[in-house]
Amino acid sequence: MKQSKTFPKDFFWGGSIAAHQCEGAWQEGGKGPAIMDYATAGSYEIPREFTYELEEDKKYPSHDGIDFYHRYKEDIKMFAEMGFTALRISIDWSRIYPRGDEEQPNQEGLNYYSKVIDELIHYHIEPIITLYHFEMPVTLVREYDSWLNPQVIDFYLKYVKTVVSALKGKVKYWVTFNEMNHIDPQTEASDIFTYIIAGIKYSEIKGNKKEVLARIGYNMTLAGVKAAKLIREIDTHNKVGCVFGIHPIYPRDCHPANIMNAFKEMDRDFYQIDAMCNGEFPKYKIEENKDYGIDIEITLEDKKAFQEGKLDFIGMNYYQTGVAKVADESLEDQKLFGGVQNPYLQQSKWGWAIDPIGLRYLLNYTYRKYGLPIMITENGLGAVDELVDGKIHDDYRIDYLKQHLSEMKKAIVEDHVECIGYLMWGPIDLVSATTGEMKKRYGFIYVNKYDDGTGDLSRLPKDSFYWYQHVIETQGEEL
Ligand code: BGP
Repeated sequence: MKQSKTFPKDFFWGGSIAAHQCEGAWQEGGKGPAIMDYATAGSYEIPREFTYELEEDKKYPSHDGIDFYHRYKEDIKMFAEMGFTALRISIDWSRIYPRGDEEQPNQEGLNYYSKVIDELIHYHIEPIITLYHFEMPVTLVREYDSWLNPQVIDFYLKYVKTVVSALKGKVKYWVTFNEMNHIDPQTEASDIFTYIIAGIKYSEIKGNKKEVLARIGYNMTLAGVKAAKLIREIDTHNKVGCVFGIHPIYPRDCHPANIMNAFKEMDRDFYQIDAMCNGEFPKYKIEENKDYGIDIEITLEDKKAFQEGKLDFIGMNYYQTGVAKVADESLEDQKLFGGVQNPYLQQSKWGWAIDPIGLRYLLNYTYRKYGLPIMITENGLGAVDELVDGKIHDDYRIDYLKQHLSEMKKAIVEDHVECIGYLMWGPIDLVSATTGEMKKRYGFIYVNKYDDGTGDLSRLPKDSFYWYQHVIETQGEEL
């Protein structure tokens, strides 16, 4: 069979954004408070805080975001101008069920997303909808114990049913969760990841921390497979994916013990993908949990759910690779994502290793493991942009994206990986998830908003805007 030498015709070209990082309007349209509405602005040096009450002297960037809530038409028009064929947005659960436990949904929230999606369809942009991108109603954490409580799975499924039914016929591609894999029982977690995923601070977990993480991980995985079945039942045309944030781990050197360390560190990120693709919760994880005195009961009903809820595609968020820790290394010098810096790679200003070949490696690794279509659901460079004479000359961003796209192309054309789309993260500048800053910019579109609260929110295409437009126009022939 003749192989296509370039990207498939129906390849999705576009970007990804998330509600809590762009919408703002946190008290409009009947929205309830969500976990990220209590996350303060931080920076590379100063971690975000997660406060119980809102504190007057602190900034909470999700409250205003970049005002996508009111400006979505203008923003989508600009995405269309670049030629986007897909946009991944998330639905904020707290706009649909403000507390999470109501009988009836908030119709205003449903209407809002329906309008946004109509706008995308108007420009022939395929909506790819994430149902959970760190946007849990805070009540479900404070009154129900978050994902530790199986009742929350039922609330989630009810929310999923409401949204998928309301948008039936308009949306085909659904993502059940974003990056739940950052909670792993075997890893010393940081507050940021347990908080953004489950609204719980790691440092405040009482008792057996491993057990708490294992139970959250299990319940979210179970919710994911149950949701997959439900979404396909509502419309058999629906395609269900789950998005994982994976950074491949390289060994420190060729010492066999370091090879093993690297394997173990990387493998931890895959148990949920195994569970969602292989039709059963992995036995190795059940046994590993037992080694730590954690006995999670997998009922017959759960087993059935794993069999029936397999994914149709895998979403991959890729930013960087890491180097495995050696066993005796102290945790103190570990960066946000662990490991040491790779001497062969440059780092972004936020210390993330820039590794285009890592993307090709990850695509190959994942495709050979599961044989499912893969969508790159996030990839991009967080950088400081400077306005010079009213323009942003972001060659560094173009260079980053060009190199990553070129490696992705090799994975598709030379390695025959079925990669169905490339969604660049943050096609418009938005609030950083890990630091809460505006300064860490990803966009093709500059947003006039600054961390001190100033800025008129106006939008401006950067040089990369025109570069990506050309990439899409030439179907990736000219990068
Ligand atoms: C991913 C998240 C996104 C996004 C991205 C970049 O993990 O899914 O929400 O924010 O990382 O991270 P940051 O915004 O911290 O630079």
